Parts: sequence; structure tokens; C-alpha cells
Amino acid sequence: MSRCLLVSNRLPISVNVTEKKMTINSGGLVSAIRGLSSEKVGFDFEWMGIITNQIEKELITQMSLDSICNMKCHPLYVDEKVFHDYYNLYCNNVLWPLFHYERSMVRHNQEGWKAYCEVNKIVAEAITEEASEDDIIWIHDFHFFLVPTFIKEKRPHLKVGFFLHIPFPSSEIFRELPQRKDILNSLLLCDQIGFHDLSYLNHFRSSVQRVLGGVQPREEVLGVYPISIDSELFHQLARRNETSEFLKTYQSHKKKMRWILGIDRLDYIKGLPLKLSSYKSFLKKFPEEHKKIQLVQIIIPSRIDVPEYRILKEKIEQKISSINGEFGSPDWVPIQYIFNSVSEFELSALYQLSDVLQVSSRRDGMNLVSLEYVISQSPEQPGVVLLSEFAGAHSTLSYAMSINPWNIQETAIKMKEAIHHPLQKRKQEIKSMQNFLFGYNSSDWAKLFLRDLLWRPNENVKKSNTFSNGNFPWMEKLKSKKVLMFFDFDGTLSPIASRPKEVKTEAKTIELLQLINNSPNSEFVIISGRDKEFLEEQFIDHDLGFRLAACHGAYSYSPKDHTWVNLIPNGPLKWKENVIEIFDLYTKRTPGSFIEDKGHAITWHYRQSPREFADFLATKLFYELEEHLANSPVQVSRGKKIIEVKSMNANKGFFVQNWIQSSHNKPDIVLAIGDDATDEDMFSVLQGRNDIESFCIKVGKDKSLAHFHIDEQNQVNQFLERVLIAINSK
Ligand code: GDG
Repeated sequence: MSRCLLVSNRLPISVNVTEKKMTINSGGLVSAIRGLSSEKVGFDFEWMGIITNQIEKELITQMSLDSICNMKCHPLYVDEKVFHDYYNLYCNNVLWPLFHYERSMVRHNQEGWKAYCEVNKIVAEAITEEASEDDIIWIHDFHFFLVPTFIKEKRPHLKVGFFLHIPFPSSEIFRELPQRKDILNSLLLCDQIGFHDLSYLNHFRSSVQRVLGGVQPREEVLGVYPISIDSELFHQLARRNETSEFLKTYQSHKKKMRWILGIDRLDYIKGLPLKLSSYKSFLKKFPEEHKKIQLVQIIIPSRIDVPEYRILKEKIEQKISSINGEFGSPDWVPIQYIFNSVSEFELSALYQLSDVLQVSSRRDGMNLVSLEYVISQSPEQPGVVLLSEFAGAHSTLSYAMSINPWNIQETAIKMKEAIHHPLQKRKQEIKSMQNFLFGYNSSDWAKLFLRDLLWRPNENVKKSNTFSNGNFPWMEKLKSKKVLMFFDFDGTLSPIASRPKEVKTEAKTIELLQLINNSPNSEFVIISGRDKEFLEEQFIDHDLGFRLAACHGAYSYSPKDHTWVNLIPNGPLKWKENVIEIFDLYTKRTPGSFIEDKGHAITWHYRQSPREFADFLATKLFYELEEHLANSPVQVSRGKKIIEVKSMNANKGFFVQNWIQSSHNKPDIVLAIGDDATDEDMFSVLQGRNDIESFCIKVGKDKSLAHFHIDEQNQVNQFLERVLIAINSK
């Protein structure tokens, strides 16, 4: 198994030097990465992080192999003073506030930057010493923006990925940073850069363009990978005996009271004063709710030695006591406040017992607490998530009730709505969000990122495999051979059109196809995802005499017999109802999208919908369908602005396989050409056969199983011309 070196500021474990006891650190990054399993993701993970105590370093090195987090840990020693300047003066006083839009909190300083460079260099050196050629490096978060520079100076070929756990701010904010160029230039050296949200990626791109004077980041290295949680683990946690103990105790205190829960680290980004103001407004507006509701606010101590955080704590505590003083009574405390960490069992019990979770972050990279809350809800009595629209999780949790935490009055009204949200709706909404989280957990997050990091075609090979000079080296071979060809239609023989029904094939293409069709020794089939009626209109009505396959090969047309043959036995398509129900939910939310029923396949089209929003929902829909249909005889695929569910047998791969198998006259060479995900099935079948020489060609620059590329659809006619010449030359 390949090794992936994870690099983050802190290791996931701390050691109590006197007691020699190891504990797992809490926090967003640790929660996500703890859930990764080597088997699920396909890498041997080892973790590198900073330690400022030599004894602790020794202890971790000794204990590391069987550590609680199941990953080997490499502690990197940094002198305490240098660490202090790097962490407090630069990470926490400059980067953290600036990246969270808290400009008034930024304290620019030179010592911090100096230490930041020094620590980044130490970390990079440790990585270059440890890593072998085949290892990949995955750097986490804003603490190590410069590590890519220092690694690539020494080891330019090491694969380096970077994931940012906090927002990337608008270029208007970012460009204020004195060290902006060093940071951007370093990130641009990475082989993959990941963000939680599309808006962060867009901000990064525009910052590069503005700050580095028109430099364009390579699009293929930028990606959006919203982090997730170990959903299964949280689900199980809710059922553990230790959790039940807490549930029992709290239930007896809670009785009929409704709980609004808050779990936030002590930080100004979490918007705690805003949350308290909205709760106060709620209590003022709705006296009928008094004594029926409690805000249970847990604040996890953090950076308490920093004056700004101490001041924040005092402000929060003053607000809490003033609200309790103003509205409370001997038999009711409006806010239950805890300033402490809680165990994971207690956390799970609190999630389960609370009627509403409120997240009021002013800015938050993602916010895992909201995801954990969703997954911990029972299907019978689920709660509601009130979620700040400034948290990255807002794009993931599509059914959360969104709030603008700055709008105190409106948030107060939303709190009332959340408490009384009808049970039926809560059930549907939580179910849909849980399905999403079960289908996309922290291992999937890592897998997607690492797959993109690893999958980078070798540029040199790619060049000789593209049709840029109007030729492929193997085309010579076609002469005097029996050639069988499979041509996809949309995006291959004809350009993608925004209204699928209005597509017309160019006269030149038709002419070339006719000439190929009349050439001896060659045969082709146009194989499309379209239905029979459409292909009839395009080809049969004009009497072109082409062999056709509709609905991804579910139906085949022979010009000799003038008939369509159904290649898939007709059976009840039970899964269709289920799919249409889900598609409907997404169609409702996505203007311009529509559903097309093709018989053996159903397609959701979103070409005319708002681009970013629809792309995002499509990703969720895809995972939701995969989850829902895991046991159905169907295949879910994502094409160009479409999501399609088709009967397992309606598959271009099966069609190609069957065609070759049943042909009396076996071809010497097979060509397959297509532009989208469904064509990958043909490529995969052909490349798996050793008995026939085949050439698979992808139209477009996207990743593909095909070894050859035609970059643009408008080059396909030129390709057909070359094929025509090759098959007719003696
Ligand atoms: C950064 C970004 C992004 C907290 N208190 C306790 C406890 N926790 C666990 C929670 C959750 C995690 O810590 C907090 O995660 P968040 O995502 O809410 O926040 P940050 O620590 O600020 O993380 C953030 C994250 O990175 C990941 O990319 O989402 O936006 O700021 O998992 O459960 N766990 C236990 N007791 C506690 O008292 N057991």
C-alpha cells in the first residue's frame, strides 16, 4: 500500500508526561482524519505534527506504532519560543482573523512571519527526509502555507497536496496581507489544492489573478472537497451504553423542556454574542415560550491565555448572566452554560436530546458540529439545524434552516419556527441529510482528494496521444484491416446543445459517415444515450442506412431489417418510481432542470440551471442516488450537466461486448470514441480484451480510461476524414 504522510500543526494525540498517558485531541481536523481508515482509502497513513517538548516527543515516538488513532505518528520538534511566535503571532494574530474576515483583530508583525518561515522550513525538511519517491504528502491548513515551496525546492517530483480547513477570503481582504505573494506562489506549486466550498476556490483563483498580475492557476489542480465526518462512528456512538447513561440522566432533568443546543469552541468566529442577542430577542418577542425552552450552550475552552479570548469569554458570560437575570425565575434558567469539554458520549447524548442545534458562526470553514448533530438524530423524533449561512456546512446541509446571524430579529423568528417545525417535515429533511452523510463520509472526502492528487496524466505522454496535429500514430494500422467502430452521438458526432431536442448533426459529418459506411471492410454503430424516437428523426427518417443503438445500447437498429430490437428483457422497473421521487425533489429546487424518461434510463438535466448551484446539487444527488440504489440493478452516472440512472444492462459496455461476441466476422481493430461518462463503459470493456486490438478516444480533456484524446468536438470531422482515408488506402 502507498504511504500518505499527513502533515498538520498538531498531532492528533497529546501525552501527559508525568502520567505517561495518551489522549486524543479534539477539534475539527482531528475529528475528520481520525475517521480515515487505511483499508477504505487505500493508503497507509502516517501523521506528522509539531511537538515543543522533547520528553513528549520521545514518548510519542516510542508509543506511536500502536497509538490510539491507529496511525504512526512522527513528532517534529520545534523550540517553544519559535513555536510561540509562529503560532500566536502569525497563525493566530494574522492568518486566522484575516481569513475569517475579522480585520480589526489582525495584528501584523515581523517576528511572527519570521518564525512562520522558520517552522515551515523545519517541517518541510522533516518531510523531505522522511518521504520516499512513491509517498504522497498531504498538508493540512493555514499553518503550513510555505511548506510546498520548501519541499519543491529540494524534491520537485514529490506529490504534494494541500487542503485548507478555513475559508479562503475574498481577494479584497486577502490582498491586504503583506506576505500575500509568498503564500500564493507556494500554493501554486502544489499538485492539488482543496477547499471546503466553491466560493473559497473562487476567491483563491481571483486572488491569484489580482495579486500575481494575471497568473492563472492550473484549473485541474483546484478542487472542492467539503469535509465530512465518520458517519458510521457517530451513528454507533448514539447507541453505546455510555451514551445511554447520559441520555437517562439528562432526560430526567429536561422533562418536557425544549432544548436549543450550542457547541462552540471559544472563538470570535463562532458568533456567540450574536447567538445570545438573538436568544434574548426571542425571549422578548415570544413570552409564551418562557419556561418551555432552554438554551444549552457548551463552550469549549480555547486559547484562553490570549487576552482577546479572555475578553470574549467575559463578554459572553456577562451576556448570559444578564439574560438569565432578566428573564429567569426560581423554577427556570433560560440559559444553561458550560465552559468545559465534554466526552464523546455526553456530546452524542446532547445531540440526541436537543430539539434544535444553533450555529451562529460569523465565518466558519465548514463546521462539523452541525454534521454530527444531523447524523445523531433519531428517525422518529429528529431535531432541526439552524445554521449560519456563513458556515461552509451551509452548502452541504441542504435542509438546514439558514440564518444570517447578524440579523438578530429575523434569527429570533427562525428560532421560533425551528422549535415548532412540523414532525413530518423534520423527518424528511433529516433523512435526506443523513442519506447524504452516509453516502459521503470523511473517508470519501479523503479518497476524492487523494484520487485527484494522484491522477495527473504525464504531460509528455499526453501530448503524443492527442489529436493536435490531425493524426494519431496508430491510424496507419487501419489500412486493409477489418475495422469496427462505435461512435457516441452527443458531444462526439454533434456538439452539445443547451436544448437536447434541438440538436442537428452537421451535413459534413453525415457525409463523412456515409462515406465510411460505404467503405469496404469497415462497420460502425452510432451508440447513444438518446431514445429510439430521437435517433429515428436524426438518421432513419433520412434513410441513411446506419446501424444504431439507443438508450445506451438497450435497443439496437439494423438498417437491413428496418427494425429495433430490444436487447434487455422487459422486467418491472421498480427502481424507477424511487428515482423519479428523488429527481423530483431536486428538480423542484433547481430552476431550469427537468427529467427525461427514456424507458430503461431516467435522466436529470440541468444544463440551463444556475451553474454553480446546480453543479453542487448534482453532486449531492449523485451520492444520494448511489446510496438509495445500492441494491437495485441500476447504474448511476454523471455526464455533462446530467445525472442518469439506467438499468444495469442498458450500458454501452455490455452493448459493445455483445456486438463483438455475436459478430460472425470478428474485427481486427475496434475504435470507440465518446465524450462522456457513459462512454467509459465501452473503453473499459475494450481495454479489458486481449484478443482484439482496440483504440479508445475521448473527446475532451477530462480524465478518461481512453488513452487518446481529441481535445475539441469540432475536431471530430477531421478525425473522421483521417479514418476514411486510412480505411480506404491500399
Ligand atoms: C476547523 C475549522 C472546519 C468540540 N468540542 C468537543 C468535541 N469537539 C469536536 C466536535 C467537532 C470538532 O471538535 C469541532 O469541529 P468544527 O468544525 O466545528 O471546528 P474547528 O475546530 O474550528 O475546525 C472548521 C474544521 O476545521 C474541519 O475542516 O469544519 O470550520 O474552523 O468534531 O465534535 N468533541 C468532544 N468533546 C468536546 O468537548 N468529544
